[in-house]
Amino acid sequence: MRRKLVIGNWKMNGSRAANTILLAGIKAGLGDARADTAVCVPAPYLAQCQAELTGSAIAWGSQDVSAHASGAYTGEISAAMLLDFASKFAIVGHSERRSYHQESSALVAQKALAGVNAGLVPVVCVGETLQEREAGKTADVVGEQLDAVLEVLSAEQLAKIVLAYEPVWAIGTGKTATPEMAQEVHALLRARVAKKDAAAAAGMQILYGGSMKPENAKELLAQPDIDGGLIGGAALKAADFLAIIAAA
Ligand code: 3PY
Repeated sequence: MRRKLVIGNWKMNGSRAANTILLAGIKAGLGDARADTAVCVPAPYLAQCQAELTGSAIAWGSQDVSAHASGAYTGEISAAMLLDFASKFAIVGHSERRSYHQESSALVAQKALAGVNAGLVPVVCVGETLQEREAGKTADVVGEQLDAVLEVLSAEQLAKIVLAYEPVWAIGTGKTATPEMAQEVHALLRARVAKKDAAAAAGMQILYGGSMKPENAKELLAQPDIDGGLIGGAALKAADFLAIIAAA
């Protein structure tokens, strides 16, 4: 039985003062939620998460990690640095990084490898554009993105990652995949992992991301292969984020 996992992706939002209010609101309302919970914040706020969330049931992490361990990589943040602030998760391959920073599937796989080797849990994002979906290419596109990761991670390493299906056309648009559409892709991702390792596939948490909100969370999270959510805008309001966690 896989545990449900709800991760807030804050993207490039927040401030010290606003974060304190948001984190306190989430902590106060969490109660004995059944789902595991985390926030992936801009890197400068990891220390704040460590200070304000240690001892709570909320884990934290980053929105990216370098594929390199250290050295002359201006602007990059290594897995070891993230671990210095007790980060648990690192999102890799979010579509905003694939499109605005030209990250290839091969680079995303190297980032996942660096993260898992260091002891982080990479949250590997895959997803198709609207054009690709309309051309009937969804399975090929997410398959190629996933295969890059399957090529470089061993079965043992695969068991330590989280996968997130985020249709690009549903990100920041208010459009959401129907539960059936999302379930279909989640099932095919799990089947593809199973070809490499059945046990890793059976245990892998596959999150849905892309405009998940309180109004659609319950139906999405009721699907057999949807193990949680990677939440964008709704993660910035404590009440909305808590409502999604409660639906999980
Ligand atoms: C969204 O819901 O918009 C996301 O991109 C979550 O990562």
